[in-house]
Amino acid sequence: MPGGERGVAMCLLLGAAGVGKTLLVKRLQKLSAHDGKGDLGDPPPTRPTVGTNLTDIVAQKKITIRELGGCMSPIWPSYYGTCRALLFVLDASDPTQLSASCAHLLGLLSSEELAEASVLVLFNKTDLPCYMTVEEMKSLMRLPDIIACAKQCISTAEISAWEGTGLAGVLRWLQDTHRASR
Ligand SMILES: Nc1nc2c(ncn2[C@@H]2O[C@H](COP(=O)(O)OP(=O)(O)O)[C@@H](O)[C@H]2O)c(=O)[nH]1
Ligand SMILES: [Mg+2]
Repeated sequence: MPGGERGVAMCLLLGAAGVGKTLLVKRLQKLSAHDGKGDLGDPPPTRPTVGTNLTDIVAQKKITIRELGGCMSPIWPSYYGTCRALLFVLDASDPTQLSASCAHLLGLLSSEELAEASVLVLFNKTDLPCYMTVEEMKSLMRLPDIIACAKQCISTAEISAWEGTGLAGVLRWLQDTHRASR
């Protein structure tokens, strides 16, 4: 069943193909194994995700992160019901994807089943040069207005899954969110 094991915290990981979801989850898993400290080493290779990719991390308690590949979008809503935490990833080096990602995010936020979820919007690939800053992208997609109007509690963070920047903060957010939801 889409809900997975009972008693295990479920987190959904969504965003357009290629934004870095699989690398992020691999890095989070490694980081959680080292209790948030230590060297992450070289970034591991990733392949395009077909279907869904389940990764368990232990951040005080077991949290299962479910990445959903883009080709599964028709059945994404069947996973919403069990989701208390949602990681939504954007590519901070590619502003051309912004409007599509924004529409996707708005769709998720308007879903009744996700009304109770906590949401973390991640701007990934901040190690790459870009002609626009993250602040400019946020304002272009009117993220402050989206956050003010949403039912959900939404936070944002700038990260690099490649270099490891900001990932300890993501791990902390996952811990805090799952502590608060039980
Ligand atoms: N420079 C850079 N590349 C990244 C970063 N995160 C992911 N990538 C690369 O982006 C590509 C797609 O990553 P992947 O995790 O498969 O994306 P997904 O489709 O969202 O799961 C891979 O070549 C990754 O190595 C990042 O923070 N910085
Ligand atoms: Mg993937």
